[in-house]
Amino acid sequence: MSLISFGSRVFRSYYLHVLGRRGCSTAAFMPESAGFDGVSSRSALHEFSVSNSETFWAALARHRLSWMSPFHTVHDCDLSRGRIRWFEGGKLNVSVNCLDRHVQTCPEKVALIWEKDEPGSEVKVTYRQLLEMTCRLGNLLRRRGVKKGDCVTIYMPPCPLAVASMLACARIGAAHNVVFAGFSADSLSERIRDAQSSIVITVNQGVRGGKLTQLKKTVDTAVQSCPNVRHVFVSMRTENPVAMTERDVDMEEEMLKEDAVCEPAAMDSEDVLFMLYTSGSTGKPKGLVHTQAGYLLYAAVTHRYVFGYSDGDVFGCVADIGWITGHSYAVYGPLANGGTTVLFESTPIYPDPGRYWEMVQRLKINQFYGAPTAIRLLLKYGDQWVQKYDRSSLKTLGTVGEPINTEAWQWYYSVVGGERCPVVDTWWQTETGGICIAPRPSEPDAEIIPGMAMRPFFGIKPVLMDSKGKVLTSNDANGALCIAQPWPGMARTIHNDHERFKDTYCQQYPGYFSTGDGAHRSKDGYYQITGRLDDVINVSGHRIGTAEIEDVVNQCPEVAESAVVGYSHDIKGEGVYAFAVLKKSVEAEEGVLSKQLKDLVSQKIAKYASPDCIQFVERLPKTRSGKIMRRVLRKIVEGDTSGLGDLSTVDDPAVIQEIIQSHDKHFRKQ
Ligand code: 6R9
Repeated sequence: MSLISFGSRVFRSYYLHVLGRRGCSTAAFMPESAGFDGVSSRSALHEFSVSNSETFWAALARHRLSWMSPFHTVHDCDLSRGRIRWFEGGKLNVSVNCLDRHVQTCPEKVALIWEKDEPGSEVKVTYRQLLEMTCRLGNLLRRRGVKKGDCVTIYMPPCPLAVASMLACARIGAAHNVVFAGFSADSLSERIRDAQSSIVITVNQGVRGGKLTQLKKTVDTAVQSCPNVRHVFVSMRTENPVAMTERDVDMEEEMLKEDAVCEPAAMDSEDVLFMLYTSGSTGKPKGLVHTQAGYLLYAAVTHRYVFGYSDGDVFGCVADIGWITGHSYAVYGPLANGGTTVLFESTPIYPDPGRYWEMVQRLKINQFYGAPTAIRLLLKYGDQWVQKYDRSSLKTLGTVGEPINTEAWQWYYSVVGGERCPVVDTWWQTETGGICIAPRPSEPDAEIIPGMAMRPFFGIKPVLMDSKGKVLTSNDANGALCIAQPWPGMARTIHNDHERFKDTYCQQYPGYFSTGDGAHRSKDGYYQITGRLDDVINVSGHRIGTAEIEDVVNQCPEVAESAVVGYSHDIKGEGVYAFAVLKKSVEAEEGVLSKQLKDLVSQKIAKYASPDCIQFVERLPKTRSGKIMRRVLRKIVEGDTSGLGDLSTVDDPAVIQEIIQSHDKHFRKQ
């Protein structure tokens, strides 16, 4: 912890330094670096950012954010206690940083390009228009009783009003809780209750891949078990009317009655900006909490440097706003930088597998940021869908969400990028707030190795731990990936459960942030993520806890118990494989029950969580203390029965043989 008073030390003569040291290659790249002693290359800048993290982040925070009052303490953190605070004493408003300051300089610049499901029907929203929408909505929320510190749940597909809703919350000091619009009524309801929201914002219907989804109806079902919900704001995505009750508010109509100016709340750096639920290794999703200044700064800086975003570029992040990638790189990062960002409502194959590239051509996208699962899917359709379109606007290609295999990486690089654009495989998590490991920024011609996230971002110090919790210092090593020191973008807690936050992230390796992922550090010191170490499956880049799926499968009256594991899947990266033990008296047709269970999971959680395969077994392999050995089941599903690992704790080894045999039969049948 340290106090840095304004106008002192490092930053004092910042502009003079820039002017005085022309030729210093890093100053053109990052103007603040002119004030950092001895920094003349990008690798030296990374070194500096880690060893002098206070100086580094203080300079960036002052320069890149617009403050209502300055901070007095750069950081006050103790990772072992889960205490993380950045820029204390400072006051600011995130919506002012994302909107007002750009409206002052370039009101007619396009902030959002809404790429609607119907191709060719994009809608452009300027900074001036987005500020007006945000202000009207902020006033409406205030009128309906939302106060500083409240939490508003947003259940909407990507669209300008969803972004305005997020920013309107930020404007009046409320937190937002965006729930991916593919989640079921049960999942939504659980998240509304856990977040203690009294307002939900939604649309009448969603439109995706040419199909309508009944989002308002889902909200109606969800709020039946949420007594705290006072109002549901409904915006009209389609012209089809939906049933409205006393509780419901016609959002567009009511917004028109509001003033177009809305006083921004002065927020403390560490006030909550949003929470976002993600799956962990228990059945209960966790609401990760991000705060104002640190999150925004980290999203903005990573957006600019990892993708090489410059003024005037069109940034195309195709992630849904319901995930952290949508938060940081479709909304907050690009808007904090005054950029133009695309909100993608459709799917990679609607109306055909050329959709992304037709959009790149039409919108002249400069940076394209997508998921490996989509790349793998498109690769199978063939190169012609890419080559049909002009992709010369592209400068950088990015991927996120899961490891990208070499074949998909090569295709992305050669076919999509025409071997012209760097491909950045970006590793990060809901918990980290922004990208932590990626091939860029680095020297412009620095090598990029396919399928590797490679280099830590500024301020990030990754370490690998061995199974005993010792830091591995050599290269060419594998271990649990941890981060050795705090950075501004990291999550601060789990909503209503700081103990779980500490247990999960801070206490496994005391003093380090534990990511739950495994990684390899190559001979050259580059990082490659190998996958989750806990009971979390990554389906098409979306996290789902095995326990969450098991909870649902176990709700079926015929099921006695179940075990869910992930397995390699061609397109999705990982698929969901469920083992179910039926109650003794049950005489059900397996095919029928299997379908029932799959539907139940879609209905209770979301479609993406639904098992690809269900195998009915007599018993599950357990340890003598009664723990299900999912590790063994995973090996069986992967067909790796010779490498089942340590079986010394298994209660009855015969169970494993039974399952191997029935698995073989099961597969022969399919
Ligand atoms: C941003 C995001 C986080 C988990 C993470 C890891 C996996 C993300 C990855 C990657 C390999 C990459 N992951 N990016 N694995 N290479 N480039 O996806 O957040 O939804 O919280 O998921 O996704 O396992 O721990 P989130």
